[in-house]
Amino acid sequence: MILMANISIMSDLHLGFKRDTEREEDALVAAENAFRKAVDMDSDLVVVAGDIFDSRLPRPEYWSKFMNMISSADGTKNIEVEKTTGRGDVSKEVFDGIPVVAVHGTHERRTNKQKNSIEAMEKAGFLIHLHCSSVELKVGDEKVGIHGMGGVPERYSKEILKKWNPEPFEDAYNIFVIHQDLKQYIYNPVSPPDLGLEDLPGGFDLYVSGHIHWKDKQKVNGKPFIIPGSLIPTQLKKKDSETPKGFYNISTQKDDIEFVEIEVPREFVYKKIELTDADEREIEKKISSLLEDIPENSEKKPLVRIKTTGNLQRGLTSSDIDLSRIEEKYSERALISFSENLKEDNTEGKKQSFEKTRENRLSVDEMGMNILHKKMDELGIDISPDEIFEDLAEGKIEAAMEKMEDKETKDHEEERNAQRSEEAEKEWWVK
Ligand SMILES: [Mn+2]
Repeated sequence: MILMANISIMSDLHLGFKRDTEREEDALVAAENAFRKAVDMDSDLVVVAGDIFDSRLPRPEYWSKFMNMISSADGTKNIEVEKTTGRGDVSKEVFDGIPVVAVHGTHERRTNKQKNSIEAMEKAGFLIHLHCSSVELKVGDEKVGIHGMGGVPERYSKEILKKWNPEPFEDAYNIFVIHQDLKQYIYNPVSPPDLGLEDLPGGFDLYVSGHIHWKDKQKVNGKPFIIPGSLIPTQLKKKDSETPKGFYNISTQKDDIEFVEIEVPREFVYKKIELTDADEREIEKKISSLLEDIPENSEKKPLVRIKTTGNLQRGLTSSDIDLSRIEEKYSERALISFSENLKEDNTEGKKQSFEKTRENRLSVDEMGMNILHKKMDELGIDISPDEIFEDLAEGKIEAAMEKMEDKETKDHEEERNAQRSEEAEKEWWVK
């Protein structure tokens, strides 16, 4: 009989997400459901592709619950370490309960020589933390290699991966695990991803990435590539309501990759409402009627995300509509949140402001000033337009630019400091 390893692969548990709110237990409940299911399926091993915790300094409540979750599970006794590369020995206690191999995610990542929570758990003997390192485990008669790189700043991901240059173990089933943006999935213009699927090294039997919160499965280098996705919805996008939450379960000897759905801690519903010349009463009426279609559950109120399209009644602006009052009013029924600001009737608004300008017979200077105010507002430049306008009106373009740059310098100082510590981090990673 061929013994094969049964491995559950999950990601992005985000324990501590929405702490101090009604949703704070959701991440824990989802993680417990997932681990229980993985144990029930006789998993020899659980691999976590990052973001076990939602923050860099998770509260002890979440540490203790997670450590209890994995160490009290009824795990396999049929597993031992064969060898490691790029790291030290593995403590024996890791194999009490269900063995867990994890990389740290972006939410756990810390700077310089600080220890992150996943490394700390490894020190305490609760799991195996991989970062630019590999472990080969013997599961029964089967050898399983796991090669992991924790979340690193996006702009260094390709370089760090290249330096690490992992090699699959011979005669083993090799799993490659990262926690990064991949340009095929996420494009963030502020910090564009460095890495694409084409950059992943060849020779592995299975590729895994955390970080991306919706599940997916495709091929890389002719082998399966999986994204388990988060166990709870975090950004409340439409996609979150359409893709099931859970983890992948694989058997090494078969080409068998199954997505295992977990029981969700609460329902998540994404709804659109179409507004035509609406006022607050109209919006409330629509919300009350859409709630009628959602099953009631007083213990675990559903999460309802509402996207509004269309426009408001003439003369009304989004600040005239008190959405938080509506959220509050129905708070016993559902946890409502709105996905975007209400749209004003733009043509009407513009016409009105044009008329006002004509009526008031504003001077050219005043009109210019108004435009500048608006532009600076749109750009989020928090500086008095009056000073800038004076310079511009007198043709002192350089002086105006200097003032704006000065302001920008202060705004971005903090961001730059953060970047500097990322550079220091990089030196440490790219040993
Ligand atoms: Mn995440």
